[in-house]
Amino acid sequence: MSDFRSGSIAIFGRPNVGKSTLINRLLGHKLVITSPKPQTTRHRILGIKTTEDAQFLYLDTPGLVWGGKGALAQHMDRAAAQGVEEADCLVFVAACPRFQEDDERVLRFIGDHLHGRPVILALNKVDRLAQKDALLPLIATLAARGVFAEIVPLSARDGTNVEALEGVIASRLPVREALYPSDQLSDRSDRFLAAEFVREQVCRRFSQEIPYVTTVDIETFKVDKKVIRIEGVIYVEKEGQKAILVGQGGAGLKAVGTAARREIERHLGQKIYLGLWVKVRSGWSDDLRALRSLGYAGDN
Ligand SMILES: Nc1nc2c(ncn2[C@@H]2O[C@H](COP(=O)(O)OP(=O)(O)OP(=O)(O)O)[C@@H](O)[C@H]2O)c(=O)[nH]1
Ligand SMILES: [Mg+2]
Repeated sequence: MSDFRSGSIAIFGRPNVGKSTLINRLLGHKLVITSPKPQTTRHRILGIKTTEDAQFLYLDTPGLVWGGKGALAQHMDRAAAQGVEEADCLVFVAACPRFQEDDERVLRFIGDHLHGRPVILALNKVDRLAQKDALLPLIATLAARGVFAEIVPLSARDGTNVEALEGVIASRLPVREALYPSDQLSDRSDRFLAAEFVREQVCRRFSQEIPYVTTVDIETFKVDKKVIRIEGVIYVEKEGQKAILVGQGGAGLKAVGTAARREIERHLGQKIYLGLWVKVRSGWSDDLRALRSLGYAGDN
């Protein structure tokens, strides 16, 4: 009998602890977007890794805030909670050097969704510690609480101990056949990922409120004389935000477009044409109909 293992793994935690960076590191390639701004991830996104012995179905989830205002914030909390609800294995990510009140809140809020499944704690960003032993008292305190099945200190950024985490996860996946074809990498379309790569550049390049009031809709995605032609709209909420994004002489939008094009070409492995426009759609983030039409479906 085969002892192949396969199952879903929800990666969850508060915003900005490095969940998406960790998923990319576990997958061995970049699939999901990352940035220094909290609340970068807005959807539940499946990243699939198939090895000889196992199929890992990693679920990236939005950072849990709970109680955030507006339809978008509620969508994000729901997407994360549902990821936790449906997964075979749970990885709770926190960032060194402290386990904060916001981490405790995530644990409290998610408590109702655990249904007795063990939680693996990934203590990320150990590269920030000059002295690795400085972590031992924290690990001892957290272990003593009896909440976590395993505690794995690691660095998603430089890869330290990420393989160890994968080993711990593999040992906890159910023995069963692969659920997806071995060459499938995600449940998301290239069109969806293209919109994400554009939004990633907005998150990385603009400060303050701009990333939070921005969404991207890809209107055209077609093969046109061997080049993939992608056209999209970056929506913001107000005219002033549009002016900031477009920048002096269009420099802001151009920088976003150039960097996003490179990322999409890397992902697709071929040249593309990318056309981007900025439009104002007042109040889109708190309007359920607008959210749906912009790709924020009810459950993800
Ligand atoms: N020093 C260090 N920084 C890291 C590490 N992992 C992630 N980061 C940084 O932390 C920031 C947030 O990373 P993300 O992966 O986007 O975090 P996230 O938890 O997915 O954030 P949300 O999607 O907003 O909830 C980025 O600036 C990353 O480069 C790490 O191991 N070490
Ligand atoms: Mg993320």
